[in-house]
Amino acid sequence: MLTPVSAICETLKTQNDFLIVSHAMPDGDAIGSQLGLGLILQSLGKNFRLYNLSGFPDAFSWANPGFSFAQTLAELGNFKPKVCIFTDCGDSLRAGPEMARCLADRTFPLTVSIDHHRENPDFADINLVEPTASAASYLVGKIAKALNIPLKGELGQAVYLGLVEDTGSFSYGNTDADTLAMAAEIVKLGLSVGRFNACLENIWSLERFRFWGKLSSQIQLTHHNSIAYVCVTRKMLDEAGLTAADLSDFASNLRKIRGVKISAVIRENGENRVKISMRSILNVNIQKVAVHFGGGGHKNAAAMEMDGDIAGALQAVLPEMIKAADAAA
Ligand SMILES: [Mn+2]
Repeated sequence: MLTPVSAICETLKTQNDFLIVSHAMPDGDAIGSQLGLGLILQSLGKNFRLYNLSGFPDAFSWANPGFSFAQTLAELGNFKPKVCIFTDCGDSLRAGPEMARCLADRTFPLTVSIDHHRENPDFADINLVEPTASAASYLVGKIAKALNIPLKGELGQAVYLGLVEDTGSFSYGNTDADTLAMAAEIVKLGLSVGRFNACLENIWSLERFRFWGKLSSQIQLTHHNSIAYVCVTRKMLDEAGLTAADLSDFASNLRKIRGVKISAVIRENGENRVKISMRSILNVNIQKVAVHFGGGGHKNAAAMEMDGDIAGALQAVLPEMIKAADAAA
């Protein structure tokens, strides 16, 4: 029987007309794994398109080899994908309603999922789902290696972007020897770590920095100071001229407070809708909290959305966070 990696390699070699999809509001791993797959298919001489409900984030423009990202299938015109590859999507809803509908209707003859979320139900025809993998882009790197495509140039950079994003620059508990070995291989093949980091990190607006200062003054601590959170209204972001992307990683930084086991950013996300991004330390498992509310993620980084306002979300979520914090005590 074929392993998922060899089944995917066979698919990439023998099929054509691919669509590469990742989750909405893409982070560095979603983008890195999408770009990486595109570059693999490009070197195999295949037809492919990229799709993301939220489009391509400006923050990663330096990593884009010139690929355009469709936000709707209609934008693809006459291109009819025969294989749809989902990357970094923990379930069939993460890429947005249009893709969820396509999966339900079996619009694409063949579907592939490359992912590392714990709750992934193997929703595609071919599933390369490894919850112990540090990043989806690590799995993309494995596929490139299995195809004898070296992790250099833009491909190396795309894979590296996912590794850096999901391991907090090789500092979180999911940073394993395999990840570091792949990163070392990419560096050996020419990636400049310093230049890469300047592209990724040296991009904050002054407004964003000031907003983080304001948010820091509003941190709430609860449950014997083991849970830290901030609440962000749409009005706050609008007044600062910022978007949700400017909050990226605030929750990870909140986790740095001594004694904090769980941190969270609770944010108004549209009309009567709230998004909660959580981080935790060591063996405190917040993925279970996210799944409880229909979201998902990883042991130390997870998120969910719910209807209602911030106060209602807090009331629902805090008891579950407390349970998770105490379960690991
Ligand atoms: Mn990921």
